[in-house]
Amino acid sequence: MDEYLNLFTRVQAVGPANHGIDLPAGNSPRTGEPLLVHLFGRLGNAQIGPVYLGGLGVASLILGILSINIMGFNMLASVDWDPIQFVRQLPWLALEPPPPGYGLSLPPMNQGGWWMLSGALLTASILLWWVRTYRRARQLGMGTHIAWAFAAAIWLFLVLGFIRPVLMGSWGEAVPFGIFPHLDWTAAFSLRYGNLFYNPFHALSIAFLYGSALLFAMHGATILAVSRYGGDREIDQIVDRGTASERAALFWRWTMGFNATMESIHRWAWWFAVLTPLTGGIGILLTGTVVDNWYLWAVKHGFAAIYPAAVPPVIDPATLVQGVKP
Ligand code: 07D
Repeated sequence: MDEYLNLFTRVQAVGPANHGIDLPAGNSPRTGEPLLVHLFGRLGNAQIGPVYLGGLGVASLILGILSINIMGFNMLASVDWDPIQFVRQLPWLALEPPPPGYGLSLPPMNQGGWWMLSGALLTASILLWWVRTYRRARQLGMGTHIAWAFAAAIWLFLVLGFIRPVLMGSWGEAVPFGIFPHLDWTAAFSLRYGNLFYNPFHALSIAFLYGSALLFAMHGATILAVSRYGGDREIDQIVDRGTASERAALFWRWTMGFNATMESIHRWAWWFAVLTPLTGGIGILLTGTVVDNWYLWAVKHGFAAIYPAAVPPVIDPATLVQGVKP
């Protein structure tokens, strides 16, 4: 049987560039002359552009660039405007939210005011980008699944930087901007609230995160494995016997007794990905508001042991004489 010549061939078709379908009235023209780049073609589609910017896209980019500039200049100021130190220390530099004393009031600019302005601009930029993903999908006659998946991530972003700080009564609860500083915040948050591993929503979020990776690997591998039979034409193949689709389904039914369908596997993947930040956001929202110490909460609910019951009490080595308790 001739193998189906599919997307995974090493031959790149070079022809007149595709500008995309005509858009309904009220849309902006697309920007940029299409360009074919061979190296990009090895990773994805060789055609770069045209891009649709539109009012929302431009507004979102301007606000996002402003926000990141505020972060950058504050970090530069923190190393005395020395560009070399800025580059050397960049991973450690931060733009911090206001200290706790300011509560939810407006602090001076160098006491977290810049953090608030930068955060507000970043939030506006992200929300405008969300509207853009919704509108572009609608204008192309698509469903809005991508926009709603993005909304799930924005939910966690808003919980961390806005909703939880408001409930806790202080902007100081929010996450700083900066590479290591935001990681330090994450570790400190976990320690402050008694180890986030005992937060069941953190556990759920991890299960969905790992589950997403597993499902993505299973699906990607399955489709690549049947691409020689045209597996990348997934949907046309659903009802046909003897196709790549049927082989893919049979593989899983034979190896684990159960198989997803071409439709359901994408719903599984969507839900697993979306539930990662959705459950995560619930877990963060409950922390410090409803539960103050997840370890003690887990002890109370019977799924964590009290330390001395699991390990002998630790003896301060300084009190020992030649390694033995006097
Ligand atoms: C962060 C939000 C959406 C993002 C958006 C993007 C831009 C870019 C650009 C500024 C990802 C906006 C930004 C457009 C702007 C510029 C230049 C989505 C985000 C819209 N954890 N943990 C999770 C694991 C531990 C802690 C989730 C594993 C420790 C805290 C996930 C482990 C401690 C929080 C997860 C582990 C701890 C989390 C994130 C292992 C201390 C959260 C899901 C094996 C380190 C977050 C409920 C996600 C959460 C979170 C995994 C350990 C702390 C499942 C695997 C015990 C404080 N952890 N974690 O999709 O939701 O993030 O918790 O050890 O807040 Mg955890």
